Amino acid sequence: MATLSPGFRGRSRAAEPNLPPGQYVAHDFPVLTAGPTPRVPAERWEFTITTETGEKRTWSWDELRALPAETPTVDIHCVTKWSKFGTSWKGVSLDTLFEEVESAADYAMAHSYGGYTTNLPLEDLLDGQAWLVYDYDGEPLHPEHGGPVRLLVPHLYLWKSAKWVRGIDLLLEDEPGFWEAAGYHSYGDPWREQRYQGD
Ligand SMILES: Nc1nc2c(c(=O)[nH]1)N[C@H]1C(S)=C(S)[C@@H](COP(=O)(O)O)O[C@H]1N2
Ligand SMILES: [Mo]
Repeated sequence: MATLSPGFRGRSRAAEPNLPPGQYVAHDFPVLTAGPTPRVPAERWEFTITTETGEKRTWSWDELRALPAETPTVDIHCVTKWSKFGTSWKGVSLDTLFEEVESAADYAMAHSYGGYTTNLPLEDLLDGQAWLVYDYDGEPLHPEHGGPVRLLVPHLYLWKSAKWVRGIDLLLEDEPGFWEAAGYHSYGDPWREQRYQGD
């Protein structure tokens, strides 16, 4: 009977130190959308942060594009178990947008054109951890992947990275978004395999 030497499994794990538990490496870029793809022309896209007191700050496409851009290259992890290494994006750090916002809130709800929502702690959107991105791999972000603009929060499972993002509401109390209300984990850390409630 053939047996694997203990070293074989050890080596294959060590070869992918950036792969969270239970994930496999995808080389294509799957599209995962609940429902139809909203078509949002860039000239009509806008993004609004609404604070817990109801104050609003809105950016148009041109205003977003005029802000300093960053080009993060990050690994992304979908709860359906594919991970993609080294994805390259261009967009604006949420730190830049939140510089203009006063809030005492701890929670955020991202809203998309089409009605999708997802909740995150506000601190996970700050300190260089999240962007509004409009280019992928040197090209304008394709509508199927969330163009003209999506949220990118690569340290959490990719359902937190709302496509066609239109705004963020700041909240004093956490609330579940679309998938979280359907049983997905409220935080979604891929390294702790927080796929579903109770993980
Ligand atoms: N607006 C919106 N954003 C969304 C989704 C969605 O259905 N609608 N799906 C989420 C899920 S479950 C995943 S895995 C990623 C998929 O992004 P991709 O289609 O670019 O791979 O988008 C996330 N953002
Ligand atoms: Mo997903």
